[in-house]
Amino acid sequence: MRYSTPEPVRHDWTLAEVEALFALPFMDLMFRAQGVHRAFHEPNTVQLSTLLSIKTGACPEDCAYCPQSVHYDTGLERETLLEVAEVRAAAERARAAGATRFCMGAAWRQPKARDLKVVAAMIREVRALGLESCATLGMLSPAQAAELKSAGLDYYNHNLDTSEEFYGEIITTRSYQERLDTLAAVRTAGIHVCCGGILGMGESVTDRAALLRTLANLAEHPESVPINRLVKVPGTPLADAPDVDPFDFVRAIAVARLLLPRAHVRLSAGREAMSDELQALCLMAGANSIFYGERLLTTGNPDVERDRLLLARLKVNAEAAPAELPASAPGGSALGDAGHEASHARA
Ligand code: SAM
Ligand code: DTB
Ligand code: SF4
Repeated sequence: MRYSTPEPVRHDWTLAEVEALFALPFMDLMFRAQGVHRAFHEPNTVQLSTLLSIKTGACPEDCAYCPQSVHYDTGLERETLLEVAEVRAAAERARAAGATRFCMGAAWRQPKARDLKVVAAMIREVRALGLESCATLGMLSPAQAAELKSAGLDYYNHNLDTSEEFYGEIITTRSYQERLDTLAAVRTAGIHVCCGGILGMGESVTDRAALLRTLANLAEHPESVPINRLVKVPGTPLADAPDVDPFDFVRAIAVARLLLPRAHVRLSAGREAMSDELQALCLMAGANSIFYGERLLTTGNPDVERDRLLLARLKVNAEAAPAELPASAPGGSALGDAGHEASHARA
């Protein structure tokens, strides 16, 4: 059941206002977040996205949280770019398990021209299966974003990760402004923006407020906002970072819901180590999307059976795939008519 709300969609939040939301009594914050959630979304529905690492490890960037950075010895096995057929097979499995979006991640600073052509072929295959496509490939130029759009890309994930002030403690090889430039290129190309961050890197509540404020004050809100809890990977500089208080994590989800009413807020990395009860609190706070499937990119995620059981116990439904995916540019579907039949079959 949906309720109306007096809270408008805003793009002019001050830092003090966002910090004041974080400082609310927990129950008051949850009540407000639920009001907004029910005004803008089906409250008992969660969107399911499946991730696949299409190129793993040996990334030149130095993101302090990341097992794939070449700067840290995490024992990760490198893999070159997967074959298109392997990606299609993984997407078929994700669809059979109930996912509606398939997200392909590559450990690149920025894709090379020849790699982008292969990713474009992967996107066509994913969409021909009737799945929404998402990619996260590092920085993009405006021309690269346009190329992905014409292959039919629905979403591009590129996270700000934290506040501009704390960012320099986490990444030195790419600037905050470069991230904002990539987000602008994605938006201009007409691709949906997926942008969020990570909690548990030693940031303050002010940093969390500043990150969410930056997202909320963009001219257009991201359609998808992943909130990750740091997965502490041995060998990375953040392997021993202090845990986030679980209630503070839920607060961040609730504030994201209040600031970004229309967005799908995704309870992202870190679920494997969360209790069912904590995950339920995150959904109550306004999260309405999860990564679904045994793996994130290189680390674990709850298995499909555990997630199905949790959703069934809560009587939460999986969001249906869009009845029809928006058309991609001419020649966009790898399978031509067969691809369209596949998407109709799911409608
Ligand atoms: N290389 C591309 C990039 O950074 O844009 C795409 C892949 S990268 C792994 C995507 C996002 O995953 C990062 O921006 C970060 O927010 C998240 N991430 C990476 N490692 C993580 C970890 N250990 N715990 C939580 N989130 C993580
Ligand atoms: C996002 O915000 N989280 C996902 C996705 N976007 C690409 C990635 C999480 C990665 C966790 C560490 C790993 O599995 O390598
Ligand atoms: Fe590379 Fe992305 Fe990992 Fe940073 S988060 S090291 S850019 S794969």
